Amino acid sequence: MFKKILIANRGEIALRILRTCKELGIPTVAVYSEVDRDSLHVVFADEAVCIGPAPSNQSYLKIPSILSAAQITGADAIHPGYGFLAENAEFSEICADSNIKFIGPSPDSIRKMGDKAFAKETMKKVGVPVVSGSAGVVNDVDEAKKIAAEIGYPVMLKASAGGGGKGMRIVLEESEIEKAFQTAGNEAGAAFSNSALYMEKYVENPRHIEIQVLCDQHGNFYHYGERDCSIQRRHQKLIEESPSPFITNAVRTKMGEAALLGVRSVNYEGAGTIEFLVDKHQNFYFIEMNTRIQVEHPVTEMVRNLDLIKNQILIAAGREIEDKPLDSRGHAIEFRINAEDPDHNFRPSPGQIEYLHFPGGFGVRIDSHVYTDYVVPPNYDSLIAKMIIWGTDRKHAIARARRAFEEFQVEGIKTTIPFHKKVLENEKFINGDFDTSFIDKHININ
Ligand code: MV4
Repeated sequence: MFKKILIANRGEIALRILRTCKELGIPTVAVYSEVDRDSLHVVFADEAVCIGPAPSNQSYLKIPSILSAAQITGADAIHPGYGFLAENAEFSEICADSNIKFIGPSPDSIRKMGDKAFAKETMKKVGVPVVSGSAGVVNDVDEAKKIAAEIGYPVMLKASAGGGGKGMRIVLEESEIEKAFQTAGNEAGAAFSNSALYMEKYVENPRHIEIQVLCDQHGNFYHYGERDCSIQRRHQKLIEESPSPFITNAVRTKMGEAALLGVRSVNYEGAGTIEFLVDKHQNFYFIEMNTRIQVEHPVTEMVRNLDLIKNQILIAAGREIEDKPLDSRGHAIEFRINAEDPDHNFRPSPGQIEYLHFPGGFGVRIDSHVYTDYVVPPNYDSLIAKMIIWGTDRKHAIARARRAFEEFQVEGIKTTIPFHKKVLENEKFINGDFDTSFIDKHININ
């Protein structure tokens, strides 16, 4: 087992990883920027190293500083969490060259799945259903027109180096395609230094449903069911749950099998998520693979009764996965509490938390790094807490979530709590009748 793990992240996920390390008896090193000095991951870690000023590119994204911190403290493994360097193939390669185990997949896997057009072709080849579209990247406008005419409008242009919605364009008819091709390409070039685009048939009002997998170095490939992440706003997930209220058991089984087919074919190692779009007929299509632990991983942990971070660490250490998949038990829903004002377009609301009280009781899990008097810095992602509710079934989980939100108090900053309370009273949400257009259609926000 590792002698010491450095956690190359901040916020709730740094604390989440630290907690598992402690339970495994592995000493930890926290890294922090100057504004995160008073963060709980720094308080609870065995050692902590300041890696620079607040801006991410001078701290949490600065590879030499993080590697120096690992070398100075004698850490033999690095957990990257999510965001920051989690899907940076170069970082995982440099870790390997420095004899530090990157707790995640190989640089090769990260690279291949980071290329969305390539990933899609790879999945298609082994029989995973994909949305019809271009075979790999589209080279120019003429080719775009030709493929769009074949598959039929509306189509979507997507950045091959993108993911999560950046550099995406819907094209309704041929007259729009030239401009869309240029603007999407420029946007992708600016954001990812790679302007390559691929094309897909547009799937109307899809659900976003993803499968959690774990793969070790001994040929064990397991999936742990799905998470329905359809409640999103501008590609930011706000609520995730498992099981999905939408799909049948037959579709659930098929999606799990498809996910495993995909990861086996690339000899994947570590934790990963296979994202699917699901249309109104419950047809599912692979769109992307995330080669990291995700924000919403606790939803799976609650219904599958396992510790995904522990298994990531075991896999990286060359051990077998300990938590083999069991049937899903009950229902879990995660609510993301962001320091944002839902009455003003979810604009960031950093600053000091004057008063904080977390809910508790049976079936209420809070993953959070904040406390009364904590100052939410303006420099990072606005996630301040995740409330994960477990209930015997969906109805029970919703009732328990309402109860928990009555207890939840945050003063001094605006949060997404009022938004969640509204969703919990919405009939469509209560009935599980929602897709990715839910917030635009049914939640009035200014
Ligand atoms: C799509 C789509 C419709 N058709 N692809 C958005 C983020 C990226 N991961 C994929 N996305 C979409 N791809 C085709 N061919 C609609 C979306 C989409 C979406 C997907 C999941 C969750 C929320 C979404 C919101 C708008 C659009």
